[in-house]
Order: sequence, then C-alpha cells, then structure tokens
Amino acid sequence: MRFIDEAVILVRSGSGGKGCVSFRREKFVPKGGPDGGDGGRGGDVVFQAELGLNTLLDYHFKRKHTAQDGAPGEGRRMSGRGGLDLVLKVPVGTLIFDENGVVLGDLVAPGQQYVVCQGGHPGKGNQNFALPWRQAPDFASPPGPAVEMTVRLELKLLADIGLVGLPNAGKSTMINRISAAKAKVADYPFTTIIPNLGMVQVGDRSFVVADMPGLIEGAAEGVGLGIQFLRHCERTRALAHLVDVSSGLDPVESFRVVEGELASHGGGLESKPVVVVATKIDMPDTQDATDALKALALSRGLKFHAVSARTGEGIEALVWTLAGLALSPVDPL
Ligand SMILES: Nc1nc2c(ncn2[C@@H]2O[C@H](COP(=O)(O)OP(=O)(O)OP(=O)(O)O)[C@@H](O)[C@H]2O)c(=O)[nH]1
Ligand SMILES: [Mg+2]
Repeated sequence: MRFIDEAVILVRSGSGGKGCVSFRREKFVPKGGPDGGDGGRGGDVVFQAELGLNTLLDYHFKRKHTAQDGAPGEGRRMSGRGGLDLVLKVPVGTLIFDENGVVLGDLVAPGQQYVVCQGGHPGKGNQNFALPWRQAPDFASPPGPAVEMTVRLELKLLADIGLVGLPNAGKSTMINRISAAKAKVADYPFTTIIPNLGMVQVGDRSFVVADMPGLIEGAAEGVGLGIQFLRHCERTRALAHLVDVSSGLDPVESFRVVEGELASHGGGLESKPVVVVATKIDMPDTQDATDALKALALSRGLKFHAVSARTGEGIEALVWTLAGLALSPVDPL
C-alpha cells in the first residue's frame, strides 16, 4: 500500500444563475413593467480543516469536486436560489497549492477554512434596468462563470514531537504508552504506514506526538515506505529517535542509518533537536548496547533516555524531556 498524503484534485465553483427577462402581466395592467428576478449566486468551494482526519486518501478516490450552480431568476421578481457551497474536509495541517506550486492556504487550526474558488456572481434580472427613458429593458446582466482549478493538497501533520527509528524500534508501542493513541503494534516491520498522532498530557498541559512509519537504509531513494511521510516531521519541534537495544543489531549503526535518511530528506530535519531513546530495556542482555548508544548520544551532546514501553521504566523521565522541548516558548516555525 502506498502512503498517501498528497492529492491533486480538480475543484469547480458553481456558476451564477442567469438573470430573468420578464414583464409583469396582470389583468387590467396592459403594459406591466420589467419583473425579471436575479439569478442565485454560485456556490463556493471551501476547504475546512477537521480534527480526526489524518490522511488525504479520500481525495485519491474522488478527484473532481463541484459546488452547486445558482438557479436562474424568475418572473415576478423572484430570485433564483443560491448554489450550495461545497465544503471539502481535510486534516488539520493540510497545505493547498495551485498548479504552479504557489501556496494558497495552510489550514493549521481545526475549523479553519479557505475559499479556493468563489461562486459566480448572480446575473441581474431585467427588473434592475428600468430607467425613465428605458422602461422596458429586454436584457439581463450575465452571471459570473464557474471557476475551475487544479489544486494540490499536501498534508503536513502538526505535531510537536516526531517519533522516528528503524521498523520495529517500538515507536507505536511508545505512542500508545504515553498517549491515548491506539496505534497498531506488531513484531514485523512496516506495521505503521500512516503516521499516528497522540496527545500527551503533562500536568495541565499537553503536546502532540506523531508516530512515524519505520525508516530503513535507502528510504531516501524510495526503499521500504520511502521517506515522503517525513514531511510530517518538518513542522515538529524535535525528534525522538528510538533505537531497539534488544535486536542484536549494532545500535550505533542503526542510529546512523536513520540519521542518514533524515539528512537525505532535508527540510530542516537534519538540524532539529534529537532525543536518543534506547527502547526495550526490559529484554535480556541490553546493557552493552544501551551503553554504546548512550556514549554516542553524549559525544554528540544529545539528550539520552533508556526506556521500556512495556514495563514503563524510564518513560516518565522521557515524557518530561519531550515536554520540555515541545512546550518551550521559542517557536521554531
Ligand atoms: N519487550 C519489549 N517489546 C517491545 C517494547 N516496545 C515494543 N516492543 C515490541 O516490538 C515490536 C514492534 O513494536 P512496534 O511498536 O510495532 O514498533 P514500530 O517501531 O512502531 O514498528 P513499525 O511501525 O513497523 O516501524 C512489537 O512486537 C512490540 O510488542 C518494549 O518496550 N519491550
Ligand atoms: Mg509502528
């Protein structure tokens, strides 16, 4: 399955309704004046950020989205009904680009809206055009046309901390432990294919953690799940880099592989603060690997924690470190 956090779609607003050309006809009123009503306004196409959505998958299945046209005006000064706006729901953190790659909108808050195409203005009925010297106007003004455009949506989830590491490092187990997330956990690689978000509570404050799919060597060239999902980490404040010290692999080498892939992705990931986390320390014979990883972290000036998401050992201290990074007053965005 492909990781989907980008979609190209065609959106079209509604055209304005035509204005009506009509003259009043009533008993005993031989020459009624113009009474053609206005058309209705065309519907807008609006993007709206929604909590609870975390993928743009739906937009891969349905690519064309059209708002309703305005209805034409009618005689007796009756206006046409306005076209309904089309509200397209997208996850919080969705960026909207035009065909040339220019950012049109960045929906960072739940409920935030961006009107991407305005509906056409209504045509005015001939009732509007009567003048003393033109009492029987036989025309209506033309309605505004529908606007059609191609937009690219890109999702960059908004999280404070990104959990990164090799497949099976224990990232999803970690997010489940420290938040109410219910990420799928399994003892095979690439269990996580779409990032999971979790809200971590510390005292009366909270921050958001994103559990990322696993990275492997060559991810930057598309191996495994590739690294396109790493764009979600671009807006985090810091990364927690999880290394399984029970796997038998050299932890320092494991760390370097993932670090290399992060650097290949770029986008500022290479310079984010990193917390190095040795995971699964409840397993036997993990001391040497833990020490080696710790030595590496300290030699780089990086914070280090050794934890078990299974027993909870070390988790509280890690959460405080993450909170310190996530809730620091300096905004890196
Ligand atoms: N003993 C022990 N096992 C753990 C711990 N954390 C995770 N595991 C196990 O390690 C395996 C992988 O855990 P996941 O949380 O799915 O790992 P992940 O990093 O999210 O993996 P991907 O999504 O595939 O990248 C599962 O079998 C977990 O039960 C831990 O602290 N101790
Ligand atoms: Mg996972």
